[in-house]
Amino acid sequence: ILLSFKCNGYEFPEDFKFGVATASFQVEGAWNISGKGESIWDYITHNNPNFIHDGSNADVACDTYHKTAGDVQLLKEISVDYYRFSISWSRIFPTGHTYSPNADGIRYYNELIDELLANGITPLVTMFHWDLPQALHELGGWPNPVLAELFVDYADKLFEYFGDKVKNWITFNEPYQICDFSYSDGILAPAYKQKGIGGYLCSYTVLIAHGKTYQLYQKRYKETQNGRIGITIQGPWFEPRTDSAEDKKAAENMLQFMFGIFAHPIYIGDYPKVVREEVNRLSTEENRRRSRLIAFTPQERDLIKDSADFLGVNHYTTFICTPRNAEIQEVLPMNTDGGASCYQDDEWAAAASRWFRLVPWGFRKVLNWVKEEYNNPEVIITENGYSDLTGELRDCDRISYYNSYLTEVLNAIHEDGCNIAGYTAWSFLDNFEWVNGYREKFGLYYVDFEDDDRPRTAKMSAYVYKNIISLTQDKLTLITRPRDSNGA
Ligand code: PNW
Repeated sequence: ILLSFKCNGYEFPEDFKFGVATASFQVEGAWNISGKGESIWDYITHNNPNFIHDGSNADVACDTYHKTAGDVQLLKEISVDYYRFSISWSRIFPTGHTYSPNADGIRYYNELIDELLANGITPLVTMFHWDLPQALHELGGWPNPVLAELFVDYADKLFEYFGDKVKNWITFNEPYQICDFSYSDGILAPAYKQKGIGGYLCSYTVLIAHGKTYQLYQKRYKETQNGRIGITIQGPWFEPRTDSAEDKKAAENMLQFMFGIFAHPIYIGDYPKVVREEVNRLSTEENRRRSRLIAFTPQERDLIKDSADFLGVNHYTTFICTPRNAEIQEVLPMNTDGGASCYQDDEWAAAASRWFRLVPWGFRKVLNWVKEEYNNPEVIITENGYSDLTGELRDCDRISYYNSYLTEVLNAIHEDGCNIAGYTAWSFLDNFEWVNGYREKFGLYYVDFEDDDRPRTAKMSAYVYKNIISLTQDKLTLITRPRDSNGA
């Protein structure tokens, strides 16, 4: 199996790091234990179970809350350098406000962090991976700019509680999904559909929150804690349908409306020109008194500019774009202000998720696009992985996904000079895949959700990943079977 890792004769650089990722709501369970508050995902799964395709919820999920020591042993077993996990805001601050911390939440994350460090695994911590405290949603959620202040209060406390041990922080996981999917298209909680409005209000708040958090860290913590702060953006590749100028523009606009809208303010200093011009123009055409896009003041631009020590990029798949065309059936709702319609080629092999086809060359292209747009910033690939429906242990399709996508990472590093420092497999465990419930499985470890104990079993991909990592760590001596959660 390992030999099928083509790698083009290239090796990962010596200081290249490998990890696996999860997110609090998708794995923790213990949804109301020891004072944890309700999040918007607790709320929607309990009150609107039809929103989830299999009607399930994440009350127990993988129960990682109760399995810290065993799970860290599994991480150790596959030799990862780091573990990317997220903190549940409402586990630490049940109402979202920081004046009343929940001691058990702080204890839980301290124990996880300590256990990782004791086993030589670096924590990479996401502050927000979608599970907003319900009480803050009741104030309007991310479209309300006051959320930026409340997020900075929260981040400040995370630095205070954990910053002596955590040196790698990600403020937000996928602002486009937090904003457009949740407040414009309604396909993630809280499932609001205010197309062209909710998403931009939220994007503004999230960028201010990110910028202020970065500046706060520089001012108050950098000197003593000496950590690094980044943000993670979802970066599908958008390929023009043909070489025509119109198709190229459609594809480029999608990149700007989904990726540039967040990365451009951080690396260049404002929303991309095409985003400003198009949304302003359309807003005038629609007889609005003001643009749907919330402009930054010069002070806000300064606040956000240069506010990332690294750029997290999540990548799964590729879309083909052409100028807007009502006949094209979209696989995912997308921002329409860029005037593009996107679809996928039926010929491409499909994973389990509706939006997910295998296009390894698209990975290399988006990594190169990031390099050109933002002057080759340091990139950490914070998610990449494959979904199936079976959870089969002999997961050959997942293995070939990792092989082919990792080969493109090597090409991007060695042939194109992309500044890529790390790679994170999504996901460590099969878990609660948002609206798809437990149907779609991304794990390197199988989790038996029928068993109260949620036992984990290594899939074949876990061994392969372990060995790819070992190649770089120069420890390729054993191809051993990782242990399951019973130590077998
Ligand atoms: C990510 N797309 O979402 C999330 O960060 C994870 O929590 C999730 O489990 C994982 O991917 C798998 O779905 C995505 O536009 C959002 O191609 C958007 C896309 C892909 C994944």
